[in-house]
Amino acid sequence: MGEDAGGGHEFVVVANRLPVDEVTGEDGQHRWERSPGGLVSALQPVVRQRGGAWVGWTGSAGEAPEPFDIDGMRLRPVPLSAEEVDQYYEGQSNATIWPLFHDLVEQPTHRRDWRRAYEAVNRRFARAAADAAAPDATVWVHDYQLLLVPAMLRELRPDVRIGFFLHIPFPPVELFMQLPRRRELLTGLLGADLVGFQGALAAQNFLRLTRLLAGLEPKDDRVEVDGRTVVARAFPISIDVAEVDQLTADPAVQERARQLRTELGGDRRLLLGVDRLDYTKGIEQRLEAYHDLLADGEISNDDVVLVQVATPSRQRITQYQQLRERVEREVGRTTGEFGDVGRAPVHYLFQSFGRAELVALYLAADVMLVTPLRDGMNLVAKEFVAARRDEQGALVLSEFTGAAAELDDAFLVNAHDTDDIKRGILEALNADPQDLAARMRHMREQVRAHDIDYWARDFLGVLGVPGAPPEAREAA
Ligand code: ADQ
Repeated sequence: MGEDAGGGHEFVVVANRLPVDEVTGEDGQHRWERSPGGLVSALQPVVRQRGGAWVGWTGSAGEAPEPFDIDGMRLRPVPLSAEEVDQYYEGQSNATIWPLFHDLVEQPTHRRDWRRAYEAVNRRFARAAADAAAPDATVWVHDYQLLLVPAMLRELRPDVRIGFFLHIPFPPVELFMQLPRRRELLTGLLGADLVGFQGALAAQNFLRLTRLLAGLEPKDDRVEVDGRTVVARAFPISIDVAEVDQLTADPAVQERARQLRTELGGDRRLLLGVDRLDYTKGIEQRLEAYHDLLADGEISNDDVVLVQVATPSRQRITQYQQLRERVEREVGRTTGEFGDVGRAPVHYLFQSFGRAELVALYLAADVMLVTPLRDGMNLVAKEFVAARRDEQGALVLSEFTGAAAELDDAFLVNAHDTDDIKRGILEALNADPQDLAARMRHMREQVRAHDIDYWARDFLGVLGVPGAPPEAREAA
């Protein structure tokens, strides 16, 4: 289905990971399940309607399985050896590019063998995409693991239309210039026809870089390269609002939210953090602010409780192991100093949760704390807002998230400044309920009118893929 005579696909998504997880059934058999998450649910209909393919890695090292179909998508696995997982994925992607693109929150490591592996793996992805694409097809490449793919693919297949979307921030020119082989990375991106970013600042950083590093002459949102035009623009990503709506309407989820509140101490106000355990997320600064508020007597263990959910992430990378230790020490310190028997000031959950449990937590919370030091967008902030159909609850949000540009009715804070986080938390706790409801209403209108489908259609519309042009939907 969906393949033309040459065996190619009209629409191809290329991402580090395939949109599936391998699960083992009760019978001990392995099978593939579609991964949860907004990006996959937004792209799946686009891929399916166009008889498209998805090129990516399964998540396990070693030989790749043969291409297979799931939910109307053709999946084409790209193999990675164990060494490549170390060097391309955990090394160059997550220990070089990730920290550098997040404003050097941690020191990046620069290694020649990682760069070589990154290039080799990017070439493999580009070849797989070239094999999958029909003549004049559209290929949509995703994220920082695959920065070289657009140019490599263009060389192999000058006929295809190439879009690229970066899910993380794009750094200021001074930082980008620190990268060894920086010119190749920029040239890699310039292979695309459309380069999408989470925010306007990122797009400007990129265009400025084309002038300083490649001597090009960007104008407005575009730049001419080798007689082609490359457009660079912001497309703020969003969430699957319909999925959150469905969960918040579920009586079982609502009952779970009530139960969580009771278990956490009835009338105590609930502060909530939900993050991947990542040093960009500002979890330590948030815990420190909470500790200091208790120490100053501004809040008391009788009146408030903090639930911090931290999803295990990139656990083989040293900086993530060290972060985990520091976070656990801070949780221990606060519990030791301010806890009572049977009444802890912080509940720290180093676990991954299902969507229903997450939404129950959002519903139960009084104050949601989203305080990254730098974040491309931050979907947790948008999920919280989407969940609050009761128009209650306050959002404390870091200015350094992409989401802050759209959710400026949140209590915005400088997440690098513990005092400012404290101020934001206190303002949120003491806000007038009517003020909170007005803020939440505005934020909900914003998120509902710009959901993940809007984002995908907007990007594909600008890339010139035929289909309905996006229209901001009416807020429900
Ligand atoms: P992330 O850095 O992973 O994404 P974020 O945007 O917050 O950050 O998305 C995290 C997702 O994981 C959310 O959907 C959240 O619900 C889920 N999640 C978090 N903790 C969980 C838990 N304990 N159990 C289950 N699910 C959990 C990257 C960029 C972001 C950008 C997104 C999308 O770093 O800036 O917003 O991609 O482009």
